[in-house]
Amino acid sequence: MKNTASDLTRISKYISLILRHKPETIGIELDAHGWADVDALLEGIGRKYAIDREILEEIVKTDGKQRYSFNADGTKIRANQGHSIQVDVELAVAEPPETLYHGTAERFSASIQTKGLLPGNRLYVHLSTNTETAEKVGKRHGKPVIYQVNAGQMHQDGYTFYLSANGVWLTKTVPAQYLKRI
Ligand code: HQG
Repeated sequence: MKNTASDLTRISKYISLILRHKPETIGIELDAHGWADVDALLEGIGRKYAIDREILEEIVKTDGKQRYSFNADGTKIRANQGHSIQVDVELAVAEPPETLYHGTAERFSASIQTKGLLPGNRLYVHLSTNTETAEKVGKRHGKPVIYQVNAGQMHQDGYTFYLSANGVWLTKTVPAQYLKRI
C-alpha cells in the first residue's frame, strides 16, 4: 500500500521525535554528533509505519524545512537542528544579520519581557530572518507575537550565533535588552 502525503508527514514527525528528542522510543541511540544508523532507524520506524530506504529518502528530500541530513555514504542520518538532547551537530558559527525575529505566543510575553528568550527544552533559541516564519512559529503556541532581535548588537557584544544546515539561526539565549516587540 502506498503512503499518502499525510502518512509521510506523520512519519516525518515521528522521525523528528526520534532524531531530536527521544531515540529511545524505538530503542536506538544517537552518537555524539546526533547521527543515527539508517538501518536501525528504518527497522524501528517499520514497527509502526510502512517505510523503506526509498521512502525515507523521499521524506528527507521533500521535507519543507530540510530538517534532516544523511552522512556522505548514506549510512547515517541526523536532524539538522531542534534537538532537546545534548548532541553536537557541528553547527557553523556565523555572523548574524543586523536583525533576526522570534515568534512566540502572547501568553509567554510577560516572562520573555523580563527573562529574555530562553531555550526551554531545546539546546538553543530559534530565530528566523523574516517575520513570516516567526509568525508561523508563534502560531504553533497560541496568539502569535513577534520579537525583533538586535542580533548585530548581540554579536558585537560577544554573543555567538550559529546557522544550521537548514538555515535556522540559533543562539543560547537572548537577554531582554536586545528584544523589541513588534
Ligand atoms: C518560549 C519548529 C516563557 C519561546 C519551529 C517558545 C522552530 C519563553 C517556547 C522550532 C521564554 C519554546 C523551535 C521565557 C522563550 N519565558 N517562554 N523566558 N523564552 N520562550 O517549540 O522557537 O517544525 O521549543 O518563545 O519552526 O517555538 O519543529 O521553540 O514559544 O524553528 O522543525 O518557549 O520548532 O521547527 O517552544 O520552535 P519551542 P520554538 P520544526
